[in-house]
Amino acid sequence: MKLTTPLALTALAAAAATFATATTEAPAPVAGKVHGKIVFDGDVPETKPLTIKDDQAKGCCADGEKVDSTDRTMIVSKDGAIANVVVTLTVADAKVELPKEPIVMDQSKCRFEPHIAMVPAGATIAFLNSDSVSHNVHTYSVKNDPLNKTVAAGSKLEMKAEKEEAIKVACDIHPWMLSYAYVTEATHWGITGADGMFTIEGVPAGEYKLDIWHETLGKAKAEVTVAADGSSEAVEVKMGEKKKGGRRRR
Ligand SMILES: [Cu+2]
Repeated sequence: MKLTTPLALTALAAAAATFATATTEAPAPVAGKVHGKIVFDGDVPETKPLTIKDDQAKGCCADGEKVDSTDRTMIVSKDGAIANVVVTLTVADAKVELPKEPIVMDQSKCRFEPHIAMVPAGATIAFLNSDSVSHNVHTYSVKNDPLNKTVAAGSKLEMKAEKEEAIKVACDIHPWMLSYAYVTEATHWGITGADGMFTIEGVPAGEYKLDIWHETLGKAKAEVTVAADGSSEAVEVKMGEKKKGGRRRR
């Protein structure tokens, strides 16, 4: 039987239509993206290098090498882009899978790496010491159990981070060493780079509140809508050292 009869053509067209309808009704979920920039409000502050005395830095690095003295608590570019700003959001019903391996915060060349570690609540942090000198891990936590212990060269300390909190982590042996474990119950997050930009991937369509945090500048909020096609308008948020009226942001 040839397929040129009107009946056969109708049947083919109907089959094609059914197929088209089926694919339209069940589209693959679009993993959207939230993105933006955090900029400094006001005159860009001058950032000074950290004070690192030679006798305190003994053994931190190989001979002839110096400890990186960049102060990461306030990195603002000439055009106002702020680095190391944490942006979090929560997708309702989204589950965060805790990492199987601990989240590493290394002490390397007398610096914490990374400067800010993102830690889903309930995950374990491993504080390593990759140096040949002793370090100490001193957490300034309020909600989580505090830790203040020496970490010998090449060893590690582990800590379970249960509660949502930005934990300041310092080393008492090297006073310039400072970092944060950002323990969060949010489902999605990003951190700004040196260009002040952040990207949060895998966000489904919907309206979201953004929680923004910087260790020195405090907190800010923003809202964003992810469209059905996964796109969203760039968020721009200004953060300053002082609110109008002279109050410091917390
Ligand atoms: Cu140290």
